[in-house]
Amino acid sequence: MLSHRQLTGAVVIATHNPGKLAEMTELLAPYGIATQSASELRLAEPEETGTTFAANARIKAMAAATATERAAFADDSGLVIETLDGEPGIHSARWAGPNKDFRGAMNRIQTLLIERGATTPEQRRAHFIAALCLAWPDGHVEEFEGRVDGHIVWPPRGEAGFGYDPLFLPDDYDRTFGEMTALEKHGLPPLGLGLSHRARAFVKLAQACLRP
Ligand code: ITT
Repeated sequence: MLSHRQLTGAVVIATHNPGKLAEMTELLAPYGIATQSASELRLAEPEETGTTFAANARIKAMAAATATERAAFADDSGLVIETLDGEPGIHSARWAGPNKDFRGAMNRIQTLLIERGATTPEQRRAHFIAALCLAWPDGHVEEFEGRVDGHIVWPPRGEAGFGYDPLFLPDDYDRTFGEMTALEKHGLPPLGLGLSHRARAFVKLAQACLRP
């Protein structure tokens, strides 16, 4: 059996995205790990030069672990749309631009899908991916990935969550992520179903690296 390094005590949450920070903090809460965010610590945002979600998660976690000399936890995630050749994918944050205009990014997705004649759920297949990385200052990393499948709806529905949540209808549900409560979107068993990409990756991380 592979041995995984256990996370104990405290961790730096290496994200500047408040929506992600809230979800990552909630996911860690039951494990009694103290958290501090990259924004609180005024950490610089490293350039995400990787070509995969996993590579970018590792860049962010390692940068925070090195800067703070503490364990750090990063998420790199995005929305992958099959008809758009996988875009926005690792560019999901970039599509919203410096003003984080997700309304504009969602309009762009709809325009491109219509240009390609994608009107049916089957033609609008999409999935969210989350790559999670725990990194320690000595260079050790633990990496996990989660995915949730669904399709892109139009118009966007719901005000909850963040980013592209109002566009994404997970398979077997009739409400988008934007219409779900936090518990429905990313709550873990026994209270939730561990539905989201981030929750699914976190379940793997918790099994490997956390003790209840
Ligand atoms: P950090 O790098 O500081 O963590 P970021 O927002 O730049 O924040 P990413 O580079 O990983 O993060 O970009 C991921 C984008 O994908 C994010 O900004 C959202 O727009 C989108 N995204 C990821 N998870 C999502 C979710 O659960 N719901 C909706 N959109 C999500």
